Amino acid sequence: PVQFNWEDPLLLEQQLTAEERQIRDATRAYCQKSLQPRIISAFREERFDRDIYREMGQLGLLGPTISPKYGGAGISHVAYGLIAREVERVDSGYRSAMSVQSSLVMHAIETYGSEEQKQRYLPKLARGEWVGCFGLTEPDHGSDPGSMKSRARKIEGGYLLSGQKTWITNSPIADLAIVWAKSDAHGGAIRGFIVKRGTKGLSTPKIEGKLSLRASVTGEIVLDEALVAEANLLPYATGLAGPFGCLNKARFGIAWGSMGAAEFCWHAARQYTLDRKQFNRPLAANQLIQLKLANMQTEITLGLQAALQVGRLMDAGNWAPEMVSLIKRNNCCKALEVARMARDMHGGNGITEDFGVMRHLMNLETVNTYEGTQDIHALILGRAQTGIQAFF
Ligand code: TGC
Ligand code: FAD
Repeated sequence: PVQFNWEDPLLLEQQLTAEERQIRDATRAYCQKSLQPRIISAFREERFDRDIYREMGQLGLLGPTISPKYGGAGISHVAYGLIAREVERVDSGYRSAMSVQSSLVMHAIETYGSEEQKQRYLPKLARGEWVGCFGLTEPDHGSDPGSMKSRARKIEGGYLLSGQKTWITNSPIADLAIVWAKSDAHGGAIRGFIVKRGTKGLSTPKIEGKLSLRASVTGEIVLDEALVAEANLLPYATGLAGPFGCLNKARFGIAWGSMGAAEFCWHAARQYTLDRKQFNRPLAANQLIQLKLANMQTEITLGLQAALQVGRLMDAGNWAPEMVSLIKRNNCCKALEVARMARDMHGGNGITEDFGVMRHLMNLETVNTYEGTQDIHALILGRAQTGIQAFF
């Protein structure tokens, strides 16, 4: 037998390729050197530093799975997952910034866009010169985006978009938005539109006062007969399958990212309970503490192993969206439990910004909700095994 490695119990490391390990190491070095020192003040002041986009762009972290022909890095889904894990080890808000740009905006343009749209937008987004956002959710239609009210009305040369999107990551700072709306010219089908900053009738007010994901900017997209040229319609997406195709990729990244946040909390709890003494011995000497550490280690190990398997299946083209629902749902809810436990194990110190565990805990409340709540993914999995639709 080999020596058991408590940090990597099932030897995930050995299952990665040399290229994947190299990408992971470079991302980790950037995140620990350049993102970790910024996060406390960014979270406290509810501020996102736009330079992060250019830095990530230089490292190839934006649209990493996108073809090099359009400025992407063309790497595997597993490597993308490893990037999400390292970024979210620092903060879910930074991972959100990375995944919206990569999976929701660049993937939408690469998969559903015309050649001209790809050449025009993808390289700028890959370099982090431009910031993108993705507008699906509306004030009255979150879990049920199929009932959206946003409309596109055909006029000569383009469309007039009207409606309101809310809870949109990046919208206040975005240069372009992928907006999903029902188009009267296409029989009321949902279509995707590239809406650029500066479009008349477009505004993007910021949502203030979040107690979660404070280092990520969130806002609305308000469209009041905003004129979008015909050339900005995504030609190859019709129906909900368009936005869901992007969500599959982003949800996969979240399954990895949430494990990065959980690992931070687990390692912090282990170190804290080794260092802190009560009743004349380390907290870690108590059975109750060791049980909690064992539970954290087990859930994270299984979650990472499952995410790796889905990544390998995606790379082989041998996957189904329900697989992504399974790992997104389970990893987010397990990460939330780990963060909550880690906060508890830090005692009073756990509520301060210095230790980071409470920040992760608060962030993970959002991560468990966006991109399909825990319950919605349960219903997707329930439908897949019973054949019965239980949403309504
Ligand atoms: P349903 O009848 O199930 O499907 C309608 C059409 O969509 C297709 N489809 C999919 N295609 C690809 N991938 C998937 N995962 C798909 N799921 C469904 C389906 O085949 C069908 O196609 P067609 O051609 O037959 O029309 O639709 P439904 O309305 O019953 O859906 C129900 C439900 C609950 C599954 C769905 O609406 C859902 O997943 N709701 C959750 C909403 C959500 O995830 N919103 C995310 C907003 S974006 C966001 O949160 C970004 S946060 C970013 C960050 O900061 O990181
Ligand atoms: P609701 O749909 O109202 O759900 C409320 C509760 O009811 C949940 O517990 C849910 O599970 C439950 N529920 C709903 N339907 C059912 C049912 N049929 N059966 C049982 N229970 C049910 N959206 C975007 O489009 N783009 C973004 O960039 C984006 N970024 C976000 C960033 C942040 C910080 C947040 C908080 C959200 C973001 N979202 C974004 C929106 C996010 O996707 C939605 O919040 C999410 O889909 C849930 O929708 P909702 O908030 O309207 O909740």
